[in-house]
Amino acid sequence: MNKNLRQKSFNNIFLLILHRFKKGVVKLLKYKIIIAGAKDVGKSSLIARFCDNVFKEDMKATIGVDFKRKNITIQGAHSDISLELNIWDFAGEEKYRTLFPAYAHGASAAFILFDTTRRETLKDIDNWVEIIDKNAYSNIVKQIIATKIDLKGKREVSKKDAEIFFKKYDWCTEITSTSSKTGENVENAFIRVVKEIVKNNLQTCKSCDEIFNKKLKNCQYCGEKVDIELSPL
Ligand SMILES: Nc1nc2c(ncn2[C@@H]2O[C@H](COP(=O)(O)OP(=O)(O)O)[C@@H](O)[C@H]2O)c(=O)[nH]1
Ligand SMILES: [Mg+2]
Repeated sequence: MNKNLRQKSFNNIFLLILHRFKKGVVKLLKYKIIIAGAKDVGKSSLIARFCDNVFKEDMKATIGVDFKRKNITIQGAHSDISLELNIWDFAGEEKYRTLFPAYAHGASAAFILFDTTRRETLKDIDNWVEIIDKNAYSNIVKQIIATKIDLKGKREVSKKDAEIFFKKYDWCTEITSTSSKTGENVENAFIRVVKEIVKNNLQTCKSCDEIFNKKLKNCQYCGEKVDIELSPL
């Protein structure tokens, strides 16, 4: 074996050992999630419930854009994955709408909210979706959220009405109904979306079990070539 070759195989063995030691270390990956919807549909309340487990009846109106960060760990097939969610809260008011295309840039997921107690909040949804599709990543995960389901007596949009309205979107396989007041379904909604983000963006190396970016053609840990079979996460 010539010197170069020996050095190379030594390096490979070293990397493999290093890699085994690293197993079990939780990786931190960052994703941008945006929240869209008309003023007062409950965007800031949804974020406050998810990030801080609080609810305020007198939530202050968002000015322009706001921002929250939340780390969550999900179980992959082989190791846990830690994700940093950067959740962007947008003021739904008309005067801020021109900011929305820039706000959607680089988003991995979008929650699109309507208020079940105000039918008119469905009106702008087509517009939100169009702007998101034009400005975010093409594989963006979109999730429709029906908010304020605790206000049963005031409900103006039934589950059936919503299903009919959203049938036009082939990506809308499920409408998640939430209450930020009681907390119902809030965490489930985020978990569902995060699982989709992971499925869209990450893959597991068949050789070393590490999880890494789906865009890469070789595993960034052991160098194994990817043959496009994804393990279920
Ligand atoms: N009962 C009830 N009220 C809610 C819920 N979510 C938000 N609200 C109220 O609706 C109002 C507007 O909420 P906010 O989160 O500021 O809406 P945003 O403009 O979309 O950010 C506030 O008074 C909230 O307390 C909910 O799930 N149930
Ligand atoms: Mg707000």
